[in-house]
Amino acid sequence: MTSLLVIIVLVLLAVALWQLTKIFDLTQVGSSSDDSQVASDNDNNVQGYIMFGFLAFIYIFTIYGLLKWGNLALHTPASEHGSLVDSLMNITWVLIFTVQIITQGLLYWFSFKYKGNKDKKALFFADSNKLEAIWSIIPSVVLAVLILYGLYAWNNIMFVDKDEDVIEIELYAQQFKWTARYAGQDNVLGKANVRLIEGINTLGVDMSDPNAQDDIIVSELHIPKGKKVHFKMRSQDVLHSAYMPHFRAQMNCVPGMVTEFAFIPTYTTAEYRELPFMVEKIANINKIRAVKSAELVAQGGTALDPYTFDYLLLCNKICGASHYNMQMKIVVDSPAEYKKWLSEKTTLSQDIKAAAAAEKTAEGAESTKDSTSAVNDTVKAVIDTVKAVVAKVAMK
Ligand SMILES: [Cu+2]
Repeated sequence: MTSLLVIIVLVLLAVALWQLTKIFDLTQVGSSSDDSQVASDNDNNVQGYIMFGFLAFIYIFTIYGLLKWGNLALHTPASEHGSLVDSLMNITWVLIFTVQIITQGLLYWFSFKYKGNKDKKALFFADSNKLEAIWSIIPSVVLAVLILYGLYAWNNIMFVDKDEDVIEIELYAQQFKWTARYAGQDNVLGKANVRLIEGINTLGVDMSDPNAQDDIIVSELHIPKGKKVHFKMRSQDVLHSAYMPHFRAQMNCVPGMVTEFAFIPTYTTAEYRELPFMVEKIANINKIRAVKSAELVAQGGTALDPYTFDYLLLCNKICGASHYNMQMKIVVDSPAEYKKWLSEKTTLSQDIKAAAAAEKTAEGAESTKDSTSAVNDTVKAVIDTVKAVVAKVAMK
């Protein structure tokens, strides 16, 4: 509401300024020697130089931006296909930058060179087939090469051999959290449907499906280094997007359908933390945190925890109010650590049985409590009656 009011005030201010300049112009009529509405050579010259100034601003800001914020871009990829995505991205960047620098320069140079001049007459130029051919064919060829390379990369990344030994994991998206389901011993995910969501079975896994019996549900994703992980994504409510930037992986999670993505992690979390660029990044973040912590402590607050790097699964579709916080930690383990971690997890069917047993015990305790209190009440009544009788006898 406040922002709407601010916008209205700004619009009204702009209208008032515009009206004021109009009134000012009207007061100047007749007082100036040159009040013609047609641009003079001097006007054209000034405009030409201002355009050059703007061109310089574009170039300088581009270079400044690259130097200042270039290091914030994603660094070393942590998956096998990551370098393919990066090279596709880099080629596209180089092309875009080269074309942008040349065409912008030409655009402003032409505008300056052929600016309005009373002594010059515009040349009538209908068309040139040669020029048309040049500026149609060159971009078409460049774009075709880019698209073909992109398709080659996409097919390479998305191809999962049916016979390949992969780890099957389901990523389940809902507002506003991620849950992962491991396929268990049989490496086949049990069927699931949102209609089957009940109690602790929050993913709607079909417990009558034999493949679902050994499925494991976790809220922290562990994957082993060097092994292909095949993710199957589902969404409970709206469109989400599973985004794992360090692995150069992203796939939409669409309600009512299963989407997929597979990759091979190449660095364990511990190894990635030790990469020189990451060591420097962590040190930088902690330097900023230390300053902030000192400020907080001075104000009577608590200091911030030091930062350590973790891979993340983020949501990359604006899916609601807490979208920004929809994330899950990913840990890349060595194969042995991964095996150990997974072996310590209980299956969903075990969890459901344990929950049912716990509920039964709680019910039992509740009924025992009820009968105990009934007994207590009776005993109390008997004691009261005895006391009354004793009192009466004593009075006699
Ligand atoms: Cu989301």
